[in-house]
Amino acid sequence: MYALYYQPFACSYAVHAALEKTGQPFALHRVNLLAGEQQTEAFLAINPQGQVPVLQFEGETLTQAGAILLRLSELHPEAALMPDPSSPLRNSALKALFYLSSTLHPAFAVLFHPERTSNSARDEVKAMSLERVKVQLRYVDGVFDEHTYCTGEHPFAPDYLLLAILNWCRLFQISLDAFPNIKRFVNAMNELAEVKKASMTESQAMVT
Ligand SMILES: N[C@@H](CCC(=O)N[C@@H](CS)C(=O)NCC(=O)O)C(=O)O
Repeated sequence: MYALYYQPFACSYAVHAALEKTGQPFALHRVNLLAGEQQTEAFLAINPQGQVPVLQFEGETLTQAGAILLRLSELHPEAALMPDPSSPLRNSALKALFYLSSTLHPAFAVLFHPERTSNSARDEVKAMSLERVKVQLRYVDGVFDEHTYCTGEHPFAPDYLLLAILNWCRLFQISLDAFPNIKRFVNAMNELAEVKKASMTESQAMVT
């Protein structure tokens, strides 16, 4: 059985939704990032990076949201988490997954932790990264000129990761009104059964 270490509505939410899509059994282990649990000796033994998501299965421990999503897509091809390797959509799905992991997610990470860039100029760092995030959101909004999801009309793993990241806009008062295509994407994603299920579970975890 899979075990997912997660924090409600962190990037681990993408893996949670993907696990729901596979229909496989999994156990959730909450790591309270706000309480600093990611830095406990017990968790660092699981992931020395002190971050979620972590997925454990069959004695393996896998970290990095993109890697986990790709691995799940390989292990459960029937869940169609990625376009088939022979599909012309495969390139854009890979590009989207790596873009999100290497560009959009890190841009938000600076908003969450400006002190990791400069302890003495937090406000300046935050203001600069907010602008950087908005530039990237304009790019993403443009991608959705052509289609509903990252690669077309079918949701794949990058879409779960993008949704997880976009949920953070609210935390930083970034209105999606300026990004109508993104708004349409979020609404479409929130209708998916696996997203509804993961959201409900994580919302309940927040109030307990
Ligand atoms: N490159 C990693 C980044 C993971 C990451 O930044 N996780 C955040 C939650 S979204 C986290 O655990 N932050 C806690 C911390 O950095 O202290 C990935 O893609 O999985």
